[in-house]
Amino acid sequence: MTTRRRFLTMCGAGLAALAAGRTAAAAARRRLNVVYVLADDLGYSELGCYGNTFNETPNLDRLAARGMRFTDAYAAAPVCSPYRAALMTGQWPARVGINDYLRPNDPKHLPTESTSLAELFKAADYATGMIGKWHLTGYEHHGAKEIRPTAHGFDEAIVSERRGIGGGSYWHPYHFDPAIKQRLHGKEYLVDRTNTEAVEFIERHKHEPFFLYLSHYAVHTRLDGKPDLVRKYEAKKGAGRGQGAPKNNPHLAAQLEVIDEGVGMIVRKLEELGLADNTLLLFTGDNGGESRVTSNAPLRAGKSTLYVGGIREPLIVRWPGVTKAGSVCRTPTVNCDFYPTFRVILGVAVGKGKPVDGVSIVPLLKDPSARLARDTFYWHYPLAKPHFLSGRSAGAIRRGDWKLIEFFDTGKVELYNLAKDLGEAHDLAGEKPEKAKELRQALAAWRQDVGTTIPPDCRDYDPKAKRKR
Ligand SMILES: [Ca+2]
Repeated sequence: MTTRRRFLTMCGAGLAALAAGRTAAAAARRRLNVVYVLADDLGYSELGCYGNTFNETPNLDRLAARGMRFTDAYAAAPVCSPYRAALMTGQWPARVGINDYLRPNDPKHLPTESTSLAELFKAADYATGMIGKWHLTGYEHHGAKEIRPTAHGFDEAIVSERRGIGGGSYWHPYHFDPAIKQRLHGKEYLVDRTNTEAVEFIERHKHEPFFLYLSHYAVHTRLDGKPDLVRKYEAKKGAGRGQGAPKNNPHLAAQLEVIDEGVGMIVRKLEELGLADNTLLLFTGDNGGESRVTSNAPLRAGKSTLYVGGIREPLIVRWPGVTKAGSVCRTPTVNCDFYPTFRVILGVAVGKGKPVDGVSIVPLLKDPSARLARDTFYWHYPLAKPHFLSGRSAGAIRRGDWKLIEFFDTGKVELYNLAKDLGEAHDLAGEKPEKAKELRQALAAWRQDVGTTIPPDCRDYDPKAKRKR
């Protein structure tokens, strides 16, 4: 062999080895990472890309411009814990048996027997982490059995509560776990801390596929923004005043801006690590905004009610190479859908034996006008006393454009056509008794199907009675 030929052969072998190495590295990189960012009590109308002109959410607006925005994304419940139960199981909260938010001393918790969303990712060999609010257990501190996220497939549970979380605790030391040590300079702000933990989790797991569930405690009341940002929003035209402002709330805007900054931090970190193109980034909220401190207009009412303002959420998904930039999906979805969606994406078979109530929205992510074999959604929210935000004991069903709410306290129903009356201002139950009857019967049949009932003490109560927090 001539020197020249030997040289070329060696070059060829070297290039082949290099190519093989690159292919292996590329294959490892092709595993899709998933980052699920959840804001607490964030209503439908708070983001710029959902029409808000007071709050500033440039990073989320950019995410929507680069990904897909959903107009009819529902939460499976109007309050925290049942939403989270549906997210983790893919089942209606009524099937799980968690229909209301869990109290600090609650004997209930997310059952460990059921394969959780995080366990799907574990079955596919992912690193799994959750940061922030869990709210699917009572707490040892309050005398309850405490089942941590780590019992449900999360390798890490970071800044996750060990005590009851109502009332807001946005500055270190955090009352939901006073043992958490400060890590940031100056007066540590909780949303900054959870954002920092998120980018550090991504950095730590950059060499393996990962699932990160970043569950913010904000913008739950008591609202408490960083003072410089609150001042910025208070100076804006049309600003409300103080933590309790019913509209253009400067504290809510200030808190949301830091959540938005976190999304920017995550995107920048993914880009810096070369992971942006194989990471699905999703942003959403767990129930409607609190009507005392914000408006969910054009939707009616808010958190704790089964009017649309209580259960419709912003939802933005960017799945590089799949979701089309700037696309909008108008097909209704519900958060039980994420479990089967990720099971399809991961290609894992675990959890197949249990009933799953959501359906995969992969077809919608590929084509927002795709049709799903499902057109009915159900809610079950029995209460022994009204929620302190005014929500009443009720169930609801949406089928096509029709929505019916059945109030368990009075036995009355309300019927709305959401295509013509998104604000649920015109009750058609009297005009369309046949439609009302059909939907009421379908709701009752569904309750039977998922094995739930309306408890006798939730059928009839004094609506003036106030629930103790
Ligand atoms: Ca919530």
